[in-house]
Amino acid sequence: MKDFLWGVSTSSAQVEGGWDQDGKGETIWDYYSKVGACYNKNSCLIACDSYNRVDEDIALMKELGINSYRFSLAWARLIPDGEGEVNQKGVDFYSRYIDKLLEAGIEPFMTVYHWDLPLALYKKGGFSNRKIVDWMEKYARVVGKAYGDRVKYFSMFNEPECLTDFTYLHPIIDGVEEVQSLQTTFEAMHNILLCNGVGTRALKETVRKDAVFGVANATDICMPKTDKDIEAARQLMWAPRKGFLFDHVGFLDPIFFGKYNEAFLKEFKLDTSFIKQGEMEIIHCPLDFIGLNIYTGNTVEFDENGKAVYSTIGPNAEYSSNLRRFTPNAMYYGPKFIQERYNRPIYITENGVALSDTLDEDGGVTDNGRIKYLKTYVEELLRAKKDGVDIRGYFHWSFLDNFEWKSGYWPRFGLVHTDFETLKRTPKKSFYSYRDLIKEKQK
Ligand code: PNW
Repeated sequence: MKDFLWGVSTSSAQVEGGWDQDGKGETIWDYYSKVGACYNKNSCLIACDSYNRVDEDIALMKELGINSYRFSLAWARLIPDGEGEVNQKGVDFYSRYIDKLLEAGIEPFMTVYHWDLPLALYKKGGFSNRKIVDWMEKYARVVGKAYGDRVKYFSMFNEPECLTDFTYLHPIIDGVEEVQSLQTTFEAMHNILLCNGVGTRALKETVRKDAVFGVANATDICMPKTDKDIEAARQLMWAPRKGFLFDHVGFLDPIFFGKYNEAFLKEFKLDTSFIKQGEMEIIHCPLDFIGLNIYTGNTVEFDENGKAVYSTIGPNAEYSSNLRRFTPNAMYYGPKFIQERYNRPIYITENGVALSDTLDEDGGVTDNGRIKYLKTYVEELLRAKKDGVDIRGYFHWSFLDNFEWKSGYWPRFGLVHTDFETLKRTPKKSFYSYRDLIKEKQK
Protein backbone atom coordinates (compact mmCIF):
# COMPACT_ATOMS: atom_id res chain seq x y z
CA MET A 1 0.00 0.00 0.00
CA LYS A 2 2.87 2.33 -0.81
CA ASP A 3 0.92 4.96 -2.75
CA PHE A 4 -2.14 4.89 -0.53
CA LEU A 5 -2.94 8.29 1.03
CA TRP A 6 -3.39 8.18 4.80
CA GLY A 7 -4.58 11.52 6.07
CA VAL A 8 -6.79 13.72 8.16
CA SER A 9 -9.41 16.27 7.08
CA THR A 10 -10.46 19.74 8.20
CA SER A 11 -12.12 22.78 6.66
CA SER A 12 -11.26 26.48 6.80
CA ALA A 13 -14.27 27.80 8.73
CA GLN A 14 -14.07 24.97 11.22
CA VAL A 15 -10.44 25.40 12.29
CA GLU A 16 -8.83 28.62 11.08
CA GLY A 17 -10.28 31.48 13.11
CA GLY A 18 -8.42 34.69 12.26
CA TRP A 19 -11.74 35.81 10.80
CA ASP A 20 -10.61 39.38 10.03
CA GLN A 21 -6.85 38.95 9.97
CA ASP A 22 -4.72 40.15 7.06
CA GLY A 23 -7.65 41.49 5.08
CA LYS A 24 -9.97 38.48 5.13
CA GLY A 25 -13.59 39.28 4.26
CA GLU A 26 -16.54 38.18 6.35
CA THR A 27 -18.20 34.82 5.63
CA ILE A 28 -21.73 33.60 6.36
CA TRP A 29 -20.38 31.59 9.29
CA ASP A 30 -18.70 34.68 10.77
CA TYR A 31 -22.08 36.34 10.47
CA TYR A 32 -24.02 33.41 11.98
CA SER A 33 -21.47 33.40 14.81
CA LYS A 34 -21.88 37.09 15.48
CA VAL A 35 -25.66 36.89 15.67
CA GLY A 36 -25.32 33.96 18.08
CA ALA A 37 -27.17 31.52 15.86
CA CYS A 38 -25.10 28.42 16.72
CA TYR A 39 -25.43 26.08 19.70
CA ASN A 40 -24.76 27.92 22.95
CA LYS A 41 -23.83 31.00 20.89
CA ASN A 42 -20.57 29.26 19.99
CA SER A 43 -18.63 31.19 17.38
CA CYS A 44 -16.12 30.32 14.67
CA LEU A 45 -14.32 33.68 14.84
CA ILE A 46 -11.37 32.11 16.67
CA ALA A 47 -12.18 28.39 16.27
CA CYS A 48 -8.92 26.40 16.73
CA ASP A 49 -6.85 29.47 15.78
CA SER A 50 -5.13 27.32 13.16
CA TYR A 51 -4.46 30.48 11.17
CA ASN A 52 -1.86 31.41 13.79
CA ARG A 53 -0.63 27.92 14.68
CA VAL A 54 0.59 26.53 11.40
CA ASP A 55 3.94 25.19 12.62
CA GLU A 56 2.49 23.58 15.72
CA ASP A 57 -0.22 21.85 13.67
CA ILE A 58 2.10 20.62 10.97
CA ALA A 59 4.49 19.27 13.63
CA LEU A 60 1.56 17.27 15.04
CA MET A 61 0.66 15.97 11.57
CA LYS A 62 4.24 14.86 11.14
CA GLU A 63 4.17 13.06 14.44
CA LEU A 64 0.94 11.36 13.36
CA GLY A 65 2.72 10.06 10.29
CA ILE A 66 0.11 11.07 7.69
CA ASN A 67 1.21 11.51 4.09
CA SER A 68 -1.68 13.77 3.04
CA TYR A 69 -3.77 16.57 4.53
CA ARG A 70 -7.24 17.48 3.26
CA PHE A 71 -8.15 21.10 3.96
CA SER A 72 -10.20 23.85 2.36
CA LEU A 73 -9.59 27.45 1.39
CA ALA A 74 -11.60 30.37 2.72
CA TRP A 75 -12.83 32.14 -0.42
CA ALA A 76 -13.10 35.41 1.57
CA ARG A 77 -9.41 35.20 2.49
CA LEU A 78 -8.42 35.20 -1.18
CA ILE A 79 -11.15 37.53 -2.47
CA PRO A 80 -12.69 39.36 0.51
CA ASP A 81 -15.97 40.28 -1.20
CA GLY A 82 -15.98 37.11 -3.29
CA GLU A 83 -15.74 38.77 -6.70
CA GLY A 84 -13.48 41.83 -6.59
CA GLU A 85 -9.87 42.48 -5.58
CA VAL A 86 -7.57 39.62 -4.70
CA ASN A 87 -6.08 39.81 -1.20
CA GLN A 88 -2.42 38.92 -1.63
CA LYS A 89 -1.87 38.28 2.08
CA GLY A 90 -4.61 35.65 2.02
CA VAL A 91 -3.11 34.04 -1.08
CA ASP A 92 0.30 33.97 0.61
CA PHE A 93 -1.05 32.31 3.74
CA TYR A 94 -2.08 29.12 1.91
CA SER A 95 1.02 29.28 -0.24
CA ARG A 96 3.24 29.11 2.84
CA TYR A 97 1.00 26.38 4.26
CA ILE A 98 1.41 24.27 1.13
CA ASP A 99 5.19 24.72 1.14
CA LYS A 100 5.40 23.66 4.76
CA LEU A 101 3.21 20.61 4.17
CA LEU A 102 5.37 19.54 1.24
CA GLU A 103 8.53 20.05 3.28
CA ALA A 104 7.03 17.75 5.91
CA GLY A 105 6.32 15.10 3.26
CA ILE A 106 2.55 15.72 3.39
CA GLU A 107 0.62 15.92 0.12
CA PRO A 108 -1.94 18.76 0.07
CA PHE A 109 -5.44 17.50 -0.83
CA MET A 110 -7.36 20.69 -1.52
CA THR A 111 -11.06 21.55 -1.29
CA VAL A 112 -11.81 24.85 -2.97
CA TYR A 113 -15.21 25.41 -1.35
CA HIS A 114 -16.33 23.94 1.97
CA TRP A 115 -19.42 26.00 2.82
CA ASP A 116 -17.94 29.35 3.97
CA LEU A 117 -19.52 31.66 1.44
CA PRO A 118 -18.29 35.28 1.46
CA LEU A 119 -21.06 37.28 3.14
CA ALA A 120 -21.07 39.82 0.32
CA LEU A 121 -22.09 37.09 -2.13
CA TYR A 122 -24.72 35.73 0.23
CA LYS A 123 -26.27 39.21 0.30
CA LYS A 124 -26.51 39.02 -3.48
CA GLY A 125 -28.42 35.76 -3.33
CA GLY A 126 -25.57 33.27 -3.00
CA PHE A 127 -26.16 30.09 -4.99
CA SER A 128 -29.59 31.29 -6.09
CA ASN A 129 -27.97 34.00 -8.18
CA ARG A 130 -26.81 32.65 -11.55
CA LYS A 131 -23.87 35.10 -11.37
CA ILE A 132 -22.29 32.82 -8.77
CA VAL A 133 -21.06 30.74 -11.70
CA ASP A 134 -18.86 33.66 -12.87
CA TRP A 135 -17.75 34.47 -9.33
CA MET A 136 -16.76 30.85 -8.79
CA GLU A 137 -14.87 30.67 -12.06
CA LYS A 138 -12.82 33.72 -11.16
CA TYR A 139 -12.12 32.32 -7.70
CA ALA A 140 -11.05 28.95 -9.13
CA ARG A 141 -8.64 30.69 -11.51
CA VAL A 142 -7.04 32.59 -8.63
CA VAL A 143 -6.66 29.28 -6.77
CA GLY A 144 -5.26 27.43 -9.77
CA LYS A 145 -2.72 30.13 -10.59
CA ALA A 146 -1.59 30.49 -6.98
CA TYR A 147 -1.24 26.83 -6.01
CA GLY A 148 -1.50 24.76 -9.16
CA ASP A 149 2.26 24.37 -9.50
CA ARG A 150 2.42 22.40 -6.23
CA VAL A 151 -1.00 20.90 -5.51
CA LYS A 152 -2.04 17.70 -7.30
CA TYR A 153 -5.42 16.90 -5.73
CA PHE A 154 -8.35 19.27 -6.13
CA SER A 155 -12.06 19.14 -5.36
CA MET A 156 -14.18 22.18 -6.09
CA PHE A 157 -16.85 21.21 -3.56
CA ASN A 158 -17.28 19.49 -0.26
CA GLU A 159 -20.68 17.76 -0.08
CA PRO A 160 -22.67 19.80 -2.58
CA GLU A 161 -25.72 17.80 -1.56
CA CYS A 162 -25.41 18.67 2.13
CA LEU A 163 -24.76 22.27 1.19
CA THR A 164 -27.96 22.38 -0.86
CA ASP A 165 -30.05 20.44 1.60
CA PHE A 166 -28.91 22.40 4.66
CA THR A 167 -29.09 25.79 2.97
CA TYR A 168 -32.46 25.47 1.30
CA LEU A 169 -34.50 22.58 2.68
CA HIS A 170 -33.39 22.18 6.26
CA PRO A 171 -31.86 25.61 6.86
CA ILE A 172 -28.76 25.44 8.96
CA ILE A 173 -29.80 28.36 11.07
CA ASP A 174 -33.45 28.44 12.09
CA GLY A 175 -34.85 31.90 12.09
CA VAL A 176 -32.12 33.31 9.87
CA GLU A 177 -32.79 31.23 6.78
CA GLU A 178 -36.15 30.29 5.38
CA VAL A 179 -37.14 26.88 4.07
CA GLN A 180 -37.30 27.03 0.28
CA SER A 181 -39.44 25.13 -2.18
CA LEU A 182 -38.06 22.04 -3.90
CA GLN A 183 -37.99 23.89 -7.21
CA THR A 184 -36.01 26.86 -5.79
CA THR A 185 -33.65 24.36 -4.19
CA PHE A 186 -33.24 22.51 -7.47
CA GLU A 187 -32.39 25.73 -9.30
CA ALA A 188 -29.70 26.54 -6.70
CA MET A 189 -28.40 22.98 -7.01
CA HIS A 190 -28.16 23.48 -10.75
CA ASN A 191 -26.02 26.59 -10.15
CA ILE A 192 -23.81 24.61 -7.76
CA LEU A 193 -23.32 21.97 -10.45
CA LEU A 194 -22.47 24.69 -12.97
CA CYS A 195 -19.97 26.14 -10.47
CA ASN A 196 -18.40 22.69 -10.18
CA GLY A 197 -18.17 22.43 -13.96
CA VAL A 198 -16.69 25.87 -14.66
CA GLY A 199 -14.50 25.74 -11.56
CA THR A 200 -13.00 22.38 -12.44
CA ARG A 201 -12.31 23.53 -16.00
CA ALA A 202 -10.72 26.76 -14.78
CA LEU A 203 -8.47 24.75 -12.48
CA LYS A 204 -7.56 22.33 -15.25
CA GLU A 205 -6.41 25.22 -17.42
CA THR A 206 -4.22 26.73 -14.74
CA VAL A 207 -2.62 23.86 -12.80
CA ARG A 208 0.09 21.24 -13.33
CA LYS A 209 -0.70 18.65 -15.95
CA ASP A 210 -0.66 15.65 -13.62
CA ALA A 211 -3.26 17.16 -11.28
CA VAL A 212 -6.46 15.21 -10.59
CA PHE A 213 -9.96 16.47 -9.86
CA GLY A 214 -12.80 15.13 -7.79
CA VAL A 215 -15.70 16.03 -5.56
CA ALA A 216 -16.24 15.06 -1.94
CA ASN A 217 -19.66 13.57 -1.75
CA ALA A 218 -21.90 13.10 1.29
CA THR A 219 -23.09 9.56 1.29
CA ASP A 220 -25.88 7.92 3.11
CA ILE A 221 -25.00 4.37 2.23
CA CYS A 222 -27.34 1.38 1.97
CA MET A 223 -26.03 -1.96 3.23
CA PRO A 224 -27.69 -5.38 3.02
CA LYS A 225 -28.97 -6.96 6.22
CA THR A 226 -27.80 -10.39 5.01
CA ASP A 227 -26.11 -11.61 1.85
CA LYS A 228 -29.57 -12.27 0.39
CA ASP A 229 -30.37 -8.56 0.57
CA ILE A 230 -27.51 -7.16 -1.54
CA GLU A 231 -29.81 -6.37 -4.44
CA ALA A 232 -32.27 -4.66 -2.08
CA ALA A 233 -29.47 -2.41 -0.79
CA ARG A 234 -28.38 -1.62 -4.33
CA GLN A 235 -31.94 -0.67 -5.29
CA LEU A 236 -32.42 1.78 -2.42
CA MET A 237 -28.90 3.16 -2.76
CA TRP A 238 -29.90 4.49 -6.19
CA ALA A 239 -33.44 5.49 -5.40
CA PRO A 240 -34.18 9.18 -4.78
CA ARG A 241 -34.55 9.33 -1.04
CA LYS A 242 -37.12 10.95 1.14
CA GLY A 243 -35.80 13.10 3.95
CA PHE A 244 -32.41 13.71 2.43
CA LEU A 245 -33.52 14.76 -0.97
CA PHE A 246 -30.49 15.83 -2.88
CA ASP A 247 -28.25 12.80 -2.59
CA HIS A 248 -26.13 10.55 -4.80
CA VAL A 249 -28.03 10.31 -8.06
CA GLY A 250 -29.14 13.92 -7.79
CA PHE A 251 -25.57 15.22 -7.99
CA LEU A 252 -23.38 12.48 -9.37
CA ASP A 253 -25.56 11.43 -12.30
CA PRO A 254 -25.51 14.88 -13.97
CA ILE A 255 -21.76 15.24 -13.34
CA PHE A 256 -20.86 11.83 -14.76
CA PHE A 257 -23.68 11.17 -17.25
CA GLY A 258 -24.56 14.73 -18.31
CA LYS A 259 -28.25 14.53 -17.41
CA TYR A 260 -30.44 14.62 -14.36
CA ASN A 261 -31.70 11.31 -13.06
CA GLU A 262 -35.27 10.74 -14.33
CA ALA A 263 -36.57 9.08 -11.15
CA PHE A 264 -35.15 11.97 -9.13
CA LEU A 265 -36.90 14.59 -11.30
CA LYS A 266 -40.15 12.67 -11.14
CA GLU A 267 -40.08 11.95 -7.41
CA PHE A 268 -39.68 15.63 -6.52
CA LYS A 269 -41.76 16.97 -9.44
CA LEU A 270 -38.94 19.20 -10.66
CA ASP A 271 -39.31 21.41 -13.70
CA THR A 272 -36.21 21.62 -15.91
CA SER A 273 -37.47 24.26 -18.35
CA PHE A 274 -35.23 26.96 -16.82
CA ILE A 275 -32.09 25.09 -17.94
CA LYS A 276 -30.32 26.90 -20.77
CA GLN A 277 -28.78 25.34 -23.80
CA GLY A 278 -25.23 24.14 -23.22
CA GLU A 279 -25.53 24.05 -19.44
CA MET A 280 -25.73 20.28 -19.10
CA GLU A 281 -22.49 20.05 -21.09
CA ILE A 282 -20.84 22.34 -18.55
CA ILE A 283 -22.15 20.22 -15.68
CA HIS A 284 -21.02 17.03 -17.42
CA CYS A 285 -17.46 17.16 -16.25
CA PRO A 286 -15.97 13.72 -15.93
CA LEU A 287 -13.93 13.90 -12.77
CA ASP A 288 -10.86 11.77 -12.09
CA PHE A 289 -11.92 10.53 -8.68
CA ILE A 290 -14.82 10.45 -6.25
CA GLY A 291 -14.35 11.43 -2.64
CA LEU A 292 -16.76 9.84 -0.20
CA ASN A 293 -17.55 11.20 3.24
CA ILE A 294 -18.80 8.10 5.00
CA TYR A 295 -20.09 8.19 8.54
CA THR A 296 -23.06 5.91 8.57
CA GLY A 297 -25.53 3.94 6.50
CA ASN A 298 -28.92 2.28 6.50
CA THR A 299 -29.47 -1.45 6.65
CA VAL A 300 -31.80 -2.66 3.93
CA GLU A 301 -33.62 -5.96 3.36
CA PHE A 302 -36.28 -7.52 1.16
CA ASP A 303 -39.62 -7.73 2.95
CA GLU A 304 -41.90 -10.74 2.57
CA ASN A 305 -43.30 -9.31 -0.67
CA GLY A 306 -39.84 -8.95 -2.20
CA LYS A 307 -39.84 -5.16 -1.79
CA ALA A 308 -36.63 -3.40 -0.72
CA VAL A 309 -37.20 -1.73 2.67
CA TYR A 310 -35.12 -0.10 5.39
CA SER A 311 -34.60 -2.30 8.47
CA THR A 312 -34.86 -0.62 11.83
CA ILE A 313 -31.63 -0.31 13.72
CA GLY A 314 -31.72 0.42 17.42
CA PRO A 315 -29.51 3.00 19.08
CA ASN A 316 -25.99 1.85 19.79
CA ALA A 317 -25.27 2.42 23.46
CA GLU A 318 -21.54 2.39 23.00
CA TYR A 319 -21.80 5.37 20.65
CA SER A 320 -24.63 7.18 22.36
CA SER A 321 -22.88 10.54 22.00
CA ASN A 322 -22.27 9.97 18.31
CA LEU A 323 -24.31 12.00 15.85
CA ARG A 324 -24.74 9.01 13.55
CA ARG A 325 -25.19 5.22 13.78
CA PHE A 326 -22.21 2.89 14.08
CA THR A 327 -22.31 0.93 10.80
CA PRO A 328 -18.81 -0.12 9.70
CA ASN A 329 -20.03 -2.11 6.70
CA ALA A 330 -21.05 1.21 5.09
CA MET A 331 -17.31 1.40 4.32
CA TYR A 332 -17.54 -1.83 2.37
CA TYR A 333 -20.78 -1.33 0.43
CA GLY A 334 -20.49 2.44 -0.12
CA PRO A 335 -17.31 2.37 -2.22
CA LYS A 336 -18.44 -0.87 -3.89
CA PHE A 337 -21.81 0.50 -5.08
CA ILE A 338 -20.36 3.89 -6.05
CA GLN A 339 -17.66 2.26 -8.14
CA GLU A 340 -20.17 -0.02 -9.86
CA ARG A 341 -22.17 2.97 -11.06
CA TYR A 342 -19.52 5.63 -11.75
CA ASN A 343 -16.34 3.62 -12.13
CA ARG A 344 -13.81 6.06 -10.70
CA PRO A 345 -11.00 5.68 -8.15
CA ILE A 346 -12.26 6.41 -4.66
CA TYR A 347 -10.85 8.35 -1.72
CA ILE A 348 -12.57 8.31 1.64
CA THR A 349 -12.40 12.06 2.19
CA GLU A 350 -14.06 11.93 5.62
CA ASN A 351 -14.88 9.32 8.24
CA GLY A 352 -15.03 9.80 11.97
CA VAL A 353 -17.04 9.88 15.14
CA ALA A 354 -18.14 12.56 17.62
CA LEU A 355 -17.64 11.57 21.24
CA SER A 356 -17.81 13.63 24.41
CA ASP A 357 -14.08 13.41 25.04
CA THR A 358 -12.75 14.93 28.24
CA LEU A 359 -9.25 15.29 29.65
CA ASP A 360 -8.24 12.61 32.16
CA GLU A 361 -6.61 13.58 35.44
CA ASP A 362 -3.19 12.90 33.96
CA GLY A 363 -4.00 15.24 31.06
CA GLY A 364 -4.56 12.61 28.35
CA VAL A 365 -7.77 11.64 26.54
CA THR A 366 -8.83 7.98 26.61
CA ASP A 367 -11.13 7.76 23.59
CA ASN A 368 -11.37 3.99 23.24
CA GLY A 369 -14.63 4.33 21.32
CA ARG A 370 -12.90 6.25 18.51
CA ILE A 371 -10.09 3.68 18.38
CA LYS A 372 -12.57 0.87 17.87
CA TYR A 373 -14.56 2.94 15.37
CA LEU A 374 -11.52 3.84 13.29
CA LYS A 375 -10.09 0.32 13.20
CA THR A 376 -13.39 -1.34 12.35
CA TYR A 377 -14.24 1.13 9.59
CA VAL A 378 -10.75 0.94 8.08
CA GLU A 379 -10.87 -2.87 8.14
CA GLU A 380 -14.12 -2.82 6.16
CA LEU A 381 -12.61 -0.34 3.70
CA LEU A 382 -9.58 -2.52 3.13
CA ARG A 383 -11.85 -5.54 2.68
CA ALA A 384 -13.55 -3.67 -0.19
CA LYS A 385 -10.13 -2.82 -1.62
CA LYS A 386 -9.13 -6.46 -1.43
CA ASP A 387 -12.32 -7.38 -3.28
CA GLY A 388 -11.28 -5.17 -6.17
CA VAL A 389 -12.68 -1.70 -5.42
CA ASP A 390 -10.16 0.95 -6.49
CA ILE A 391 -9.64 2.75 -3.19
CA ARG A 392 -6.70 5.15 -3.08
CA GLY A 393 -6.86 6.86 0.31
CA TYR A 394 -8.47 7.41 3.69
CA PHE A 395 -8.83 10.75 5.53
CA HIS A 396 -10.03 10.76 9.11
CA TRP A 397 -12.43 13.51 10.18
CA SER A 398 -11.01 15.22 11.97
CA PHE A 399 -7.49 16.27 12.81
CA LEU A 400 -8.60 18.53 15.68
CA ASP A 401 -11.81 18.98 17.67
CA ASN A 402 -13.32 21.92 15.83
CA PHE A 403 -16.33 24.10 15.06
CA GLU A 404 -19.12 21.72 14.05
CA TRP A 405 -21.25 24.35 12.29
CA LYS A 406 -24.62 24.90 13.91
CA SER A 407 -23.75 22.41 16.68
CA GLY A 408 -20.85 24.60 17.83
CA TYR A 409 -18.14 22.93 19.85
CA TRP A 410 -19.91 20.14 21.67
CA PRO A 411 -19.36 17.34 19.12
CA ARG A 412 -15.70 16.43 19.35
CA PHE A 413 -14.50 14.68 16.19
CA GLY A 414 -10.72 15.18 16.61
CA LEU A 415 -7.80 12.82 16.98
CA VAL A 416 -6.36 15.81 18.82
CA HIS A 417 -8.27 17.40 21.70
CA THR A 418 -8.68 21.17 21.53
CA ASP A 419 -9.18 23.22 24.68
CA PHE A 420 -11.31 26.04 23.31
CA GLU A 421 -10.33 28.37 26.19
CA THR A 422 -6.57 28.05 25.95
CA LEU A 423 -6.43 26.54 22.41
CA LYS A 424 -4.02 23.94 23.72
CA ARG A 425 -3.82 20.79 21.58
CA THR A 426 -3.58 17.36 23.24
CA PRO A 427 -3.27 14.22 21.12
CA LYS A 428 -5.87 11.68 22.19
CA LYS A 429 -5.21 7.98 22.61
CA SER A 430 -6.74 7.48 19.12
CA PHE A 431 -4.02 9.73 17.66
CA TYR A 432 -1.39 7.18 18.65
CA SER A 433 -3.54 4.30 17.56
CA TYR A 434 -4.01 5.83 14.07
CA ARG A 435 -0.27 6.54 13.94
CA ASP A 436 0.46 2.86 14.62
CA LEU A 437 -2.15 1.72 12.09
CA ILE A 438 -0.59 3.89 9.37
CA LYS A 439 2.89 2.59 10.20
CA GLU A 440 1.67 -0.99 10.10
CA LYS A 441 -0.14 -0.58 6.76
CA GLN A 442 2.77 1.19 5.12
CA LYS A 443 5.18 -1.69 5.82
C1 PNW B 1 -19.55 16.61 7.07
N1 PNW B 1 -25.30 13.85 7.84
O1 PNW B 1 -20.86 17.03 7.11
C2 PNW B 1 -18.82 17.89 6.73
O2 PNW B 1 -18.12 17.80 5.51
C3 PNW B 1 -17.92 18.39 7.82
O3 PNW B 1 -17.72 19.76 7.64
C4 PNW B 1 -18.49 18.05 9.17
O4 PNW B 1 -17.80 18.64 10.21
C5 PNW B 1 -18.46 16.54 9.27
O5 PNW B 1 -19.25 15.95 8.26
C6 PNW B 1 -18.90 16.01 10.61
O6 PNW B 1 -20.26 16.24 10.83
C7 PNW B 1 -21.92 16.20 7.30
O7 PNW B 1 -26.26 14.32 8.49
C8 PNW B 1 -23.00 16.70 7.97
O8 PNW B 1 -25.33 12.69 7.39
C9 PNW B 1 -24.12 15.92 8.14
C10 PNW B 1 -24.16 14.63 7.63
C11 PNW B 1 -23.09 14.12 6.97
C12 PNW B 1 -21.95 14.91 6.80
